[in-house]
Amino acid sequence: VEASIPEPQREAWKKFTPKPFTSPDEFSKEAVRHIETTLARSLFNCDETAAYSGTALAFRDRLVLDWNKTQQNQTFADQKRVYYLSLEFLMGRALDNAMLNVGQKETARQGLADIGFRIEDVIQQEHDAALGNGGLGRLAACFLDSMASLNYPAWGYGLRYRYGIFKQEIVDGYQVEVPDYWLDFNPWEFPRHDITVDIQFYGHVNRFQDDTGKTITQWEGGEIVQAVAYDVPVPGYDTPTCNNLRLWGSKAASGEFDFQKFNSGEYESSVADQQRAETISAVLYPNDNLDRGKELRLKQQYFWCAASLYDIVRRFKKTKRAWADFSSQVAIQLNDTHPTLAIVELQRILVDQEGLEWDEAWNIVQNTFGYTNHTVLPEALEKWSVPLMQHLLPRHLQIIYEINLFFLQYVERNFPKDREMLGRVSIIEESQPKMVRMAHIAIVGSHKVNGVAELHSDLIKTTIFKDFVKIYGPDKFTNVTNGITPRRWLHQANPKLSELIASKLGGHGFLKDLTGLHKLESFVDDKDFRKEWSEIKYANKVRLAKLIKDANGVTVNPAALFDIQVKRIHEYKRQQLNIFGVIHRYLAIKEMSPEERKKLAPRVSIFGGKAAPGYWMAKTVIHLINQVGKVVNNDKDVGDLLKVIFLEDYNVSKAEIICPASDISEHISTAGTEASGTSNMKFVLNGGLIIGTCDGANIEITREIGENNIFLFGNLAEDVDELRHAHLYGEYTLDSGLNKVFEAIRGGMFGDANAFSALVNGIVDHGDYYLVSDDFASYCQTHDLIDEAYKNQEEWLTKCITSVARMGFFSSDRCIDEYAEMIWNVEPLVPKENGA
Ligand code: GPK
Repeated sequence: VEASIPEPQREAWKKFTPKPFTSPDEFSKEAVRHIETTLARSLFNCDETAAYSGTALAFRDRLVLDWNKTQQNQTFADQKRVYYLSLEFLMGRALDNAMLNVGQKETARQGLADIGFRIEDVIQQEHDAALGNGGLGRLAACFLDSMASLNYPAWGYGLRYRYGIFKQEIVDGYQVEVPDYWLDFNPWEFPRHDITVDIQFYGHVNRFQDDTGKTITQWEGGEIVQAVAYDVPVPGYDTPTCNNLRLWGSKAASGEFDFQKFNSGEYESSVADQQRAETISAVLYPNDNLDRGKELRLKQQYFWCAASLYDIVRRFKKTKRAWADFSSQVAIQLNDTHPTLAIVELQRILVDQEGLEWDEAWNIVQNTFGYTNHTVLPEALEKWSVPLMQHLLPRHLQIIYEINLFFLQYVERNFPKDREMLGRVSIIEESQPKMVRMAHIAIVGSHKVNGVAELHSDLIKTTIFKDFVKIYGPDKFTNVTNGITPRRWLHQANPKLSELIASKLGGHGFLKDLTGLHKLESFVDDKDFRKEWSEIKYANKVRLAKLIKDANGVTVNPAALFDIQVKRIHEYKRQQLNIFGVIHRYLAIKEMSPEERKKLAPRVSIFGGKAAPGYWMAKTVIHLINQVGKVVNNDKDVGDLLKVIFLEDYNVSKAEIICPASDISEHISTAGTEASGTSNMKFVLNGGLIIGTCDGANIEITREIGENNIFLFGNLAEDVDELRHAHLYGEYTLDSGLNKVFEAIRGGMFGDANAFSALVNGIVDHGDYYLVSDDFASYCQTHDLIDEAYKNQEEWLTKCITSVARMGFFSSDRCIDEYAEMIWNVEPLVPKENGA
């Protein structure tokens, strides 16, 4: 605090502190100033991109003030903070969100209009910040929004990838991946070149006795890579709180860009060192629900955990408190097992560097961490080979073995009769090579473990983590059902619906307390309200139809039933079930008489989502969808009755257009496989209905909105094992409707049948692991019910409005309050008006 302005001069300073815009003119003045000076453009040279940049810079100036004040307040308040560690933050665009959260979008709209721009066009210039794969990354982004909006003193920590998730192009019906270089102009990040941490890799462990006879353990040698902080402001809605997201970029440590080499003519190899260091934060791994065990990924994880821990510990040490206070000042939440090394790193800091006794340190560690599990799929559970860990992080491997030793001793004492249990719960899997089970470290090193929906939290307790429930008791395991931020997913994505709701509820208070939506139920019979609601849905469908026309060149009828499935392409999410259902419908239409066709409600089946680049089955599904689209969309016989669309490059900003435009959305995973799902919540909150299985949060959505307002189908989680068994022993018959679909595919109706043989054979010959055949009939019948229900537009509308009114539970604000109370034990910090 030596650098603070002396008391007598502070009044003068404050006189010049920028203030929020009080008029469109004040905004335009700042935007134009930035366009002309910061960007060196003129009024003869200002396109929409420049208008976006100027607008973003003008708003960022305002955000920074709140941001600085918030950070000061949080430092002076000296209370517990939350650190959310996530390898993914799928933020999407920032400008619209910033304008809405500070309540100045209308000011900007007018100001932009005055200088010749439409705000909607300007907003669209922004590149998505796509530092995530899917639900897990977007959940982290929603949580940041809620933590800021609820005034929790909280930081996110992540990696500053130079390349986010790849851009998907569809070429001849196939997915092609294109790098996503997004940093050309990013006004939302602030490089902190003064905040750096040296991160060590490789090397060896040295153990010796000091003068007093105490054993000292030191990790020596190896190589150093430097972490540089890049800070991103996270504005809360309708509050001056602006939290921080700190992303680490990697570069060669200063000594590493070796001037010796440089001077002795090895310029090129010194640049190569530089580039090798920068590789660590170069690219997001594009796998969703899959662990591939690549060395660079482990490097990313340690680099990010070590930098974040160093930063957190440095901040704690400034308070001059005793180590015993650490876990009452710091809560760290692990978003999946990706940051599990943070547990080991904190133990290392406390024992090797700060000289604490093992038990005291371990106590602090356990009280500090919480772990969120996001999947039960075995192929997603992280394991790292012991030799790799030994090579890259030799001291950490020792600590892991030590943690395991004490843990297994504890288990042995408490379960002396269950010898098998030791092997099952051990952190080390005795395979060839041995593997480190990251989830086991995460459980042993945390005080709470949570799943993300009720069914999922029950499943982890009864399946993958069953033994740990015996060991620690059931209270260590809990549930926090996922949620979404209503700011982005209602107010921003569907402004007209947000206004209509506000007009009935007397303001936008529901955006901060979503349970307030329940009052909408009393308007469900209000004629004018219903009419406006329908018009808004229609307008949103027109908006999506335009996107489809521009992207795919296909004209779709906005009056048709829009049936949407957008999410990562994965066998367990069963896009294949959906497209087989579409083919079934197509075959049925072809056989209908003209009279029957007249009675059928026109449909548009819309798909979107990326496949991991190495996931061939998922890519085959994309190919099939596109091939079916080609045939169906050009079949004159079918016309408007059926259109099949694959929307390229599904991302957050497209989701904001897609979610408000559904009549039905599909959440049809094999029961027991989808931990929660969050797009199910987005679609219902925007007045669409769901077809879904009894899986993840679908179950709780049903409980909240009522089973008359959702189309559930298919087998239950508890029956899955038995059905799989039956497939393996041939005790089942392929569904006859599905068989017809396969015959059409085999007959070449959608092009070369060989292209799809793996997909079909997986079901016919190889056990149908995801039970597509078992659920096919009930899936198709349920779609028939949907056709019938859609004909009664009045009843349909009642279902939609009632559902929205009952969605209050699914706000991510509710999640964050639950984490804060059950897991973090932190309180909000009410913002002070004037900082320090
Ligand atoms: C779960 F394990 C993973 C993963 O690697 N990536 C991912 O996005 C998702 N998830 C689940 O699949 C969803 O069911 C869940 O809603 C989401 O995480 C957030 O919890």
